[in-house]
Amino acid sequence: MSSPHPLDPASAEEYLAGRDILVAAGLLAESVRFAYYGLEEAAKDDVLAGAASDRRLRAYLVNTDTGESTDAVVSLTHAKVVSARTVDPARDGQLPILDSDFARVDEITKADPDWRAAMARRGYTDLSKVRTCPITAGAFGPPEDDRRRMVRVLAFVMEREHDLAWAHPVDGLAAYVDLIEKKVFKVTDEFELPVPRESGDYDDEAVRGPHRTTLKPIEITQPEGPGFTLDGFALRWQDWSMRIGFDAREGLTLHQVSLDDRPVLYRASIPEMVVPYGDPKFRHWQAYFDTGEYLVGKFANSLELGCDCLGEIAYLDATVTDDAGQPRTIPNAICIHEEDFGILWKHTDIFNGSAQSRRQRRLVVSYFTTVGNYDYGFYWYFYLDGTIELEVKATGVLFTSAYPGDGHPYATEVAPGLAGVVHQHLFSARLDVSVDGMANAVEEVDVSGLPIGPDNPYGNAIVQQVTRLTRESQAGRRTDGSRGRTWRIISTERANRFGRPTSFTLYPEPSPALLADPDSPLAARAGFAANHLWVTRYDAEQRWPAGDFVNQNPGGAGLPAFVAGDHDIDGEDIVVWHTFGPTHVPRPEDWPVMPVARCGFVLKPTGFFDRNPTLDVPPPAAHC
Ligand SMILES: [Cu+2]
Repeated sequence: MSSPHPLDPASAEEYLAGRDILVAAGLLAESVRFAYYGLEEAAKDDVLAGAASDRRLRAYLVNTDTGESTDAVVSLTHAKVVSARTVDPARDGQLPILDSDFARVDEITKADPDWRAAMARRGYTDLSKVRTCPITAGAFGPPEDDRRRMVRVLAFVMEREHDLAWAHPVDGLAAYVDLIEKKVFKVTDEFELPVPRESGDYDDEAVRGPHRTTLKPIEITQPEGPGFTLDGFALRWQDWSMRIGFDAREGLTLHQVSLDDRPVLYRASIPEMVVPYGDPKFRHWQAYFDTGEYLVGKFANSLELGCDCLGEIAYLDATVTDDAGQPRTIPNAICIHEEDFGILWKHTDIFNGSAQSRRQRRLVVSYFTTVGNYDYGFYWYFYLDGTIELEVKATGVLFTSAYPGDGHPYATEVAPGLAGVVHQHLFSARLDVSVDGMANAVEEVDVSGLPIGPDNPYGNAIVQQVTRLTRESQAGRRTDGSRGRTWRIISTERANRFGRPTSFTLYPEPSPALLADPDSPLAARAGFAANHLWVTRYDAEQRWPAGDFVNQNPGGAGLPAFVAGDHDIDGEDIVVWHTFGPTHVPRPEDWPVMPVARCGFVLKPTGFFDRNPTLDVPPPAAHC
C-alpha cells in the first residue's frame, strides 16, 4: 500500500484492510453491518507539523439481530483495533440507517396484516403497485417506542411502470417498523383522503409536451486546457491551493485552503442538514437529518460530461462502502472545473477617458447527492478576487401529501388534491478557520443609521457597530437583514498595511432559523439550527453539529453541548459554524420536478489584501 497524504480519503484497499482487522478482532459477527465506515482524520497538529501520523478508520457497527451498536476505531498503521466503544442507543442515539433497511422495511410493512387491511380499505390490494418510504423516526415518545431501533413508513402508489410515485401519496396511514424485531409494531391510521390521480411523470410526453426546439447549442471550450492542476487530491488554481476529501457521511470536504500561500480554512464541510416539515397533523415526526441519519456522501451521483458539467472537467472518484464494509467506487463523484463568471471589474473614466473591463472567473469544486425524493448539489466556488462561496442547489421532487382543501395553512396545492408541505432545509457549515494562522477571533458587524443630534444634524450618519464575540456562550447569533449583519473572522496576529487585522467576512443570507417551537422534540435534536452562527474553540472531537449519533438521538447533542463549556474564543484556534438554508413554501412551479432552488453563503477577504488583488488580471482581449 503506497503511503497516502494524511488527509486523503480512505481507499478501497484501506477499507478492506480495516475490515480484516475488525474480523480478526471478532467484531464482525454474521449479523453485524456497517452503518458508517470512513477515515478517522489525523490530528491537526501532526498534519500541520508534517509529522508521521497513524492512518485510522472509524466504523459504526450495528448487530441487526440484537441492536448492539459499536463505535470502533482501527489503526491501519499498527494493524489493530484502537477502541471499540459500545453505544447506548437510548442515551447516545441510534447508528445511521443501513442500505439494506430500505428493502427490509418494504418487506416487513407489506407483510403486516393491519397495514394491509388499512391499504385494502383505501382500495389498494395489489401491493406490487405500492412503494414504501422509510422515514427516520426522531424521538417523539412514548419511551417504549423511542427505545426501539425504528423507522416510520409512508406509502405511495405507482400506477404503472415509470409512473412518479410521489404524485400519489397515501395519506393518513403510517407503519412504525422495529428494525431489530423486524416487524410493524404500530399502525397509525388517522384519516383518509383521496390519493391524487394526476400523473407526475415528467419524462412522459403526455405530461411535459413535446421538447422545445428553440435552444441553440452553447459550448464551453478551453483550447489550451484548464487552468488548474490536480496532483492526487491536491488542487491548485491561480492563487488558490487546497486538498480535496470525501466522506460517506458528510460528502465533499475541503482541507488546507490557502490563498497566496496564506492559510484561510484548515477544513470546510457541510456536516449536517435537517429538513423539518411543518404539518402538525399526523406527520408531525417528519424531519430528516440527511447527513447524520442517512449519510449524504453514500448517495453521491456519478456525474456525466455534457449533462451535469460542461467544459474542461476533471473528475475524482469517491470510495464508500456498503453494509458489509465492502468498498464501492462512485466514478466521477467530484467535479472540478473553471468557469467564466461575467464582469470582474469595469470602469469608463469621465476624466482620463480610460475604458477598462476584466472578466471574473471561478474554480468550481462540486458534487451531487440524491437522498430519497430530493437531490442536493454542493458547489464550492473560489474567485479571482479571493471570494469563497458555497452554493447548495436543491432540486428533485417535493415530498408530497394529500391536500385536504382550503383552510390548511401548512401546505400548497401543487397538483389537483396534491400538497407540498411547508418545510425548511437547514444546513450546517463547519468552517475550521485559519485566517493567516490559527489565532483567530470573530466580530459581529452591524450597520445602522444614527438619529439626528448634535454630531448628526441632518440625520445622514451611517456607522458600523462592531461587537467582538469573546466567549462561546456569547457567539450563538442570528442574522439580521435590517442591520446588514455580517461576521468578520479576523487574525489576531497579522495586520494589513493599515495596521488592522487581516480578515475574511462571512455574509449570511437572511432567512429564518429553525421555526419549530424551542420546546419541541425536534428543537431538542436540531439545536444547531436555532442559531445562524456558533463559534467554538477547536476540539477534534467536535465534528457533528447534531451530535455523533443523530438517528433517534434523545436531544441536546452537538453544538448546544459543545458551547456548554463556554470557552474563550478570542485569539484561539476556533471553528465557525453557520446555519443557512431556505424555508420552502412549495410553488405549483416546483411540481412535478423542482427547478434548482439555491442557498448558501459567501466569505470575502476584508483587509486580507491591501487593495484590489485583481489589478494584474489582463484584459480578455487586446481591444478591451
Ligand atoms: Cu424544499
